[in-house]
Amino acid sequence: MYSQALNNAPAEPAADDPRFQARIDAEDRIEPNDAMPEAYRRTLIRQISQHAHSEIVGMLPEGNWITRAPSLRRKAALLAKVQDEGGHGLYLYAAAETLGVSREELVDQLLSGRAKYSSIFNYPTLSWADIGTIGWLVDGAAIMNQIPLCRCSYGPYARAMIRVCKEESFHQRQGYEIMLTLCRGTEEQKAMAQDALNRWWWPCLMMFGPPDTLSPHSDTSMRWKIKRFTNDSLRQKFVDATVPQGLHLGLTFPDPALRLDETTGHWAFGEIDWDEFRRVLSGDGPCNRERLAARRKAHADGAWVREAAQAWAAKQAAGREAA
Ligand code: BYC
Repeated sequence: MYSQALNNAPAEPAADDPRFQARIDAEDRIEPNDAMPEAYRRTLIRQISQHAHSEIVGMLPEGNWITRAPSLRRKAALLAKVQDEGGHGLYLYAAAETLGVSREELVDQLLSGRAKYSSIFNYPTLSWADIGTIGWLVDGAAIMNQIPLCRCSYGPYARAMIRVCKEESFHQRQGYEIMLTLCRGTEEQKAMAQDALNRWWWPCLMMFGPPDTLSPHSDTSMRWKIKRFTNDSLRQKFVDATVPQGLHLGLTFPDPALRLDETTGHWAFGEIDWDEFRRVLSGDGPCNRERLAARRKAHADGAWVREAAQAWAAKQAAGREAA
């Protein structure tokens, strides 16, 4: 039965197959059982799994503040946000699995240090203002990057992103509201907000990936409508949207070159430290080791939960067979 199913499987098109490209160009959604070039499948597994890992690792810097949130209301909101991120990881691992890779394999890639996750989560959260800044800037950058992914050519990823983006929008607002409260508070609170912005601004700009001229995947991903905008264009959109928000808070940005270009209407900004970006990606950021150690420990501590769930599923299946 299985070999027959395989024989009937649609032949895999070549990476430059004009019929596959025509479907993409016609904005046709590619679904799990459709024929697709192997390179398209691999690109999606790479991007979706890196995205899933980012959500799961992204729970750690904020999870660090749940017990120290300054009020019950802040604690409840932060708990819900971190829980949402775990959910995003789940939708994304499930979307990756539709491409023929198992969750175990992907988790193993993360825990063994072979998989990438967003550079931003290798920075420490030193004060409560960092939680506001993560919501405002990190989730703000995520929304900028992820709204176009709702129109990604691969159906399961695009559909997962719709829900993710709705939740990210709530996250961004709760972060900005924390910043507003701090900036309207005491001098000390405002200084805390300024310090957090100073530390997070440049790493947030790095979230969008290397400059277009050094991005090996952008051209192909744009042709296949996985990505709709280049890294640099999304980075610019983010800066344009965010600088006025920071000025409204009465904060300054740690970039002496930042200025509004009256002719283009865009905010020009200074040179990003791409050496730092490369260092963080190579595993040498401030918290890389800590993050992976925390994920490994969580995975080991959760082994009994996975075993119990499997035993329960086996029992249920045996019960169904006996009935
Ligand atoms: N950090 O050719 P490029 C979140 C890698 S989650 C680490 O431009 P591509 C959130 C890139 O993977 C945020 N690695 O690649 C969660 C590639 O490596 P490989 C994550 C990066 O794929 C919780 C290489 O550099 N969001 O928002 O066309 C709380 C060359 O780059 C980074 C997503 O994952 C980076 N910053 O474009 C709050 C969104 N940048 O595979 C928030 C989906 C680049 O060749 N992903 N690299 O070894 C994307 O949109 C794209 O994958 C990227 C990169 C824009 C990130």
